[in-house]
Amino acid sequence: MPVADSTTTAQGDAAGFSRLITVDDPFPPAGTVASGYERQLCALLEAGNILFLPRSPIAIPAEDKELLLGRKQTSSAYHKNIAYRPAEDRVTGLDASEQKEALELRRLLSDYSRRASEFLDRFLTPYAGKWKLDYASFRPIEEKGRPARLHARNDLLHFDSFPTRPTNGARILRLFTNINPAQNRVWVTSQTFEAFGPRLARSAKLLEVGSNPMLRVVRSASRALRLPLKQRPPYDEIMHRCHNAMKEDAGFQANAQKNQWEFPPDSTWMVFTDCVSHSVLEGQYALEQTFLIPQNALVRAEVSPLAILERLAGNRLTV
Ligand SMILES: O=C(O)CCC(=O)C(=O)O
Ligand SMILES: [Fe+2]
Repeated sequence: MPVADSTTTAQGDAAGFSRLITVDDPFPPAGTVASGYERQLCALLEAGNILFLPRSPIAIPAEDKELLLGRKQTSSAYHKNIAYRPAEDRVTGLDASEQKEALELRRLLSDYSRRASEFLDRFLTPYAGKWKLDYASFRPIEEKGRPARLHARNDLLHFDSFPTRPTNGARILRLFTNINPAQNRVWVTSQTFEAFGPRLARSAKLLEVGSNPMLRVVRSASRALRLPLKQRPPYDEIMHRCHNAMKEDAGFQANAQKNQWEFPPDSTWMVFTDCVSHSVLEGQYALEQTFLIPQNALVRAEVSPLAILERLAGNRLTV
């Protein structure tokens, strides 16, 4: 079924659920796509669909891949999940004894980060120059059976919300690349935030955060005094509570209607993970770059989690 254009196909048809939109050629020859093609791609993403690129547009040199797959080194540094902070050009997640590997991983991740950014600017032109570069990551641990605290488990359906990096309404766009030479990365998705978020927010009484008069007083006082905010903006507080409430709800996790997606070796996929309920079931070795897309860059701001929650709450949820 053509979705944005004849160069794309969609799978998964139930209303309110994320669909997988396959984009075979991210840069189709001039004249083969209608005008507004890039805006349509952004609209599909913002509505909670997955853009899947079977041939990753982000080249990773064979040498670098060998390092990342752990074939050219024995150091345990390459077997840990690593975050890369582009703004500081720094990796986190390694010990003091792993400084040599830290330098190497910093170079590998900064290359991926730069290539992902260049691709985003060319592919989703409505966002070009407006996004903010968040962290990148390397995920070398097999996801199947990976032990983690309940709220940190990624094999449970959730909408993303970063506990220590509030976005204040900006949206979380993530680009993943499966660099495993043989194994698919397997995801499950369910209803989108538009379909499921309002019910979740009401049933868990999450909106009370936004209307709490005490919070508003604290917010305006700290704005006036230019103090750093101790607590998250109401938007992030609600999203964070949604994230936790979903993971805590064993009934929902077991019974929700789901779709399973397989991302093969050397594919890339892009998702607004704040509105696509998602979990990863298996897979090892992925690279990921997160972008924050501000409200004023969105092509369909009205379906953003912020707009949905503000309509429900009846007041502003950002500071
Ligand atoms: O690693 C993945 O494939 C996705 C994990 C996830 O849900 C996350 O990092 O928020
Ligand atoms: Fe996630």
